[in-house]
Amino acid sequence: MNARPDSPTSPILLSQYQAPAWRVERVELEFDLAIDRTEVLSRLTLRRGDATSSLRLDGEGLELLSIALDGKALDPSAYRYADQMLEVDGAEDGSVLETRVRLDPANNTALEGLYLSGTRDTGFLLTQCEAEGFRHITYFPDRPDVLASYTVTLRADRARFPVLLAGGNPDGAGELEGGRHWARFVDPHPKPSYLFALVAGRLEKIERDYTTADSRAVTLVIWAEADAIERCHYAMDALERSMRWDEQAYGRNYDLDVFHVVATHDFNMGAMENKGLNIFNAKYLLADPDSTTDDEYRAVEAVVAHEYFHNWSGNRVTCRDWFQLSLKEGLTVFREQQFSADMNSAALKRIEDVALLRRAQFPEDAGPLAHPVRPAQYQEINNFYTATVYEKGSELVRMLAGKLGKDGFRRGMDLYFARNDGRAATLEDFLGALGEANHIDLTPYLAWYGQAGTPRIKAHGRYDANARSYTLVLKQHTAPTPGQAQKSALPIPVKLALFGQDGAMLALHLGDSEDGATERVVVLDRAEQSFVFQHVDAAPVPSLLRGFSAPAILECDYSPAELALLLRHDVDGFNRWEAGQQLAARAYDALRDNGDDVAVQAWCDALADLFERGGLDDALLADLLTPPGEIELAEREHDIDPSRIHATRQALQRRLAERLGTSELQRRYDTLAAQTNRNLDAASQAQRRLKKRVLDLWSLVDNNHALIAAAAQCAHAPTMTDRLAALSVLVRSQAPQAADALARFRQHHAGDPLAMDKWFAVQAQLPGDAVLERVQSLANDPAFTLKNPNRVNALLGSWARGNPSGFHRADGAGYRYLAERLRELDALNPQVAARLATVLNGWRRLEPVRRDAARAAIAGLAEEGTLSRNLGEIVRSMLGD
Ligand code: B3K
Ligand code: ZN
Repeated sequence: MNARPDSPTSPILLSQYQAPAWRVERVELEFDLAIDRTEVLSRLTLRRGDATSSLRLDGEGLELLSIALDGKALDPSAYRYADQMLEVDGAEDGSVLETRVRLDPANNTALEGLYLSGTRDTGFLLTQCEAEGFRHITYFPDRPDVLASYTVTLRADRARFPVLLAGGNPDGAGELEGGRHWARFVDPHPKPSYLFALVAGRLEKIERDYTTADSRAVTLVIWAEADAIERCHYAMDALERSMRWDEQAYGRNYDLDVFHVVATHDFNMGAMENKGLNIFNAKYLLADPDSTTDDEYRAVEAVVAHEYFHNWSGNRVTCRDWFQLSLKEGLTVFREQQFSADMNSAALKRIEDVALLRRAQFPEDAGPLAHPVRPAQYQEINNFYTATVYEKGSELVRMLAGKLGKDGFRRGMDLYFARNDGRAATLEDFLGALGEANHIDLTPYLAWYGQAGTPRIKAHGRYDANARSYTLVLKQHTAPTPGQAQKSALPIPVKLALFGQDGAMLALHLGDSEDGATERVVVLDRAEQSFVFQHVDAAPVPSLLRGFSAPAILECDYSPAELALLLRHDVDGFNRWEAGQQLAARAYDALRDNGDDVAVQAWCDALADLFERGGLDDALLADLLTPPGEIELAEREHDIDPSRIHATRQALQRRLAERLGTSELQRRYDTLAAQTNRNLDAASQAQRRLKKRVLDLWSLVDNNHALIAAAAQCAHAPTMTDRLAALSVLVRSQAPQAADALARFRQHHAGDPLAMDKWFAVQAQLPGDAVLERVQSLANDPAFTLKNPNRVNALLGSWARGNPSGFHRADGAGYRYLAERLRELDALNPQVAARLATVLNGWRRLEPVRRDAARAAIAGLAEEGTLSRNLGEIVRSMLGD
């Protein structure tokens, strides 16, 4: 029932948008819930839109039990179902349509609509409706521009489903005959169907009272299964911090009397912002030091904030259509990034965000699945919850915010929320409000939303000693992407500074501006532009695109010494890291091409200097000591050979470790190990991060001692961060101690699915050809199942996405194995299958042998007659059809 057959139907086009012919004013839903037989009674109060067409409602996989219009049962000739649409004759403005349908949640493996989480005996029921899941629950115009008020009544057996929840405020509950009970919820805020949610089952809760800045008393409740409820306290704190932050930073208050959050282990993505009833993948809600890494703690905080922030950016102001998805997602990622930067280190957060953009979004933008932040067409909207819509979308908001300045952006956001509250808006509405509030025309920035591909900026500096001037020439170019051969120049804000050879920032005299600031933004909005700085006493070193001021690739003809200068002296933590990344990439190129050692030496010397000098934040130092990852390095190459990239990167890290010195690494490790604790403060997290990095480097030059230390750390670590870091070193170096460490880890964490996911993931990281056999045998482990998205991502995702040298075997066995698993997975869960398949996105840029093998595997999938619409669209797009 789950795999929606893939018929390459005509795509849905942004240019064809039409306002709904029918709106729904009121929705009354009554659920009689049971694991494999749930009945849904729906009463829709209809409003005719402008059009005269007959009433058409979306519905998929529903068993229609009865249908009535204005109280009268409909004759079968008065309605028909075709192409997943129910068409009903005779409706008028104000009519009430009543349908009753039956669902089978226990057999819903797609985890879309109403489904069962956990086992039949102990699991609970929940819903996932975004983007188009509501049509799997009842017949409805399932599109985001139909906003209605919802009254939801749930009925179920009290012993089996003691907790009954839906979005909105509680509006009564009581007993029924036969051990059953009921509960009703009324949501006063009109909302689109994708924000509908219910949860029913045996759950425990923690609660907290919260008073909003505008004095509303709210009860915050987090729900989880009994064995997990004690791990929800951190999320509760994060929720409270998020609510306060949104009041202070954006003046946004929560608007219901209750806010429910529920954890499930069975979820297709991270979490979901349903109005008043957020549902979370347990991975982003549960946390304790024994089973959660520091990175995961920060992810929990970020996702809790993200879903909460959607209450305004997404729920109160929603999207007119799914092409506008970035209106809520890009904006909310940006708000979440600002919040995380405020709660933690802003520089580290920026490094993390840009690294993610480069690892996930740049490759997407450079391959056959490239699409604009506002796509022009889709077949399956779930395939467009991408790094482009989310992460690049956030970068676009960041550019606008930077342009308007802190107060100007806030003015613009206030106007955006005020003007669009209760509406389904567009990106034009967003840019319009930001611009109008500041008397600036932002329409040139709309081009960023419609154009796919990452712009490349070429920078070249010329110093004229006689004129004491420095000319910076900037050029931009965006390569063609599928369906977009011609690209226009975009407005690219380039934040810049100039450094003297002594490492000091110079006062800038650009054109006739005499303010002499040391940092400023120039906007490159043509194919080529020159900027002339006056009163420059000696050839400077430019620091460009500071803070990553635009989502572009910068190519500047720096010498290694210039990059080393920025790495040593740039005061902007992000740009210092960035200089180090560029220098590392140069060093990597030199090793790969057997070039001269200048860049390698410069990188190693600068880092050794920082390592020995002290005074740097431990976490920033750890990041500086890490060269770009294998995926980022591959982005710079043609005819990609992932095993060679892995070997060269390892060699580069070995050079660094040698330069730092075995005994120095050991000494630093011992110092850090002596500080081991389980605290979550920034200094303790930073110390663990550096310890991990030092252990990694040490293991490259002193296998024996480092692995003994790693085994001891793994056995005695008081936190998951330390335990997993050590386990990962043991597994990746194929240490003799690895098997024992893995067995102990499993024994310790056997009952915890999230920790067991890490057990699978860490083994999928084994580099090189050997990992395939390990992945295959792990896929046969009784603890593995294709039915759980987290487990699938832990094993197959970590291998295919996170371990390029292990996945891209030259004999193509990795591709064939993935294709086999994708076929199986697609029949169970098309969304997860389609997302996993995108790991093959870069196939065209592989070296010829791997390219052919990858193409054969993808083409083999495409020939299947039974692919879902989700996987079918991805596979066809990857092949370029
Ligand atoms: N809005 C959801 C994502 C829904 C994905 C549907 N395939 C979570 C989020 O971005 O907050
Ligand atoms: Zn979101």
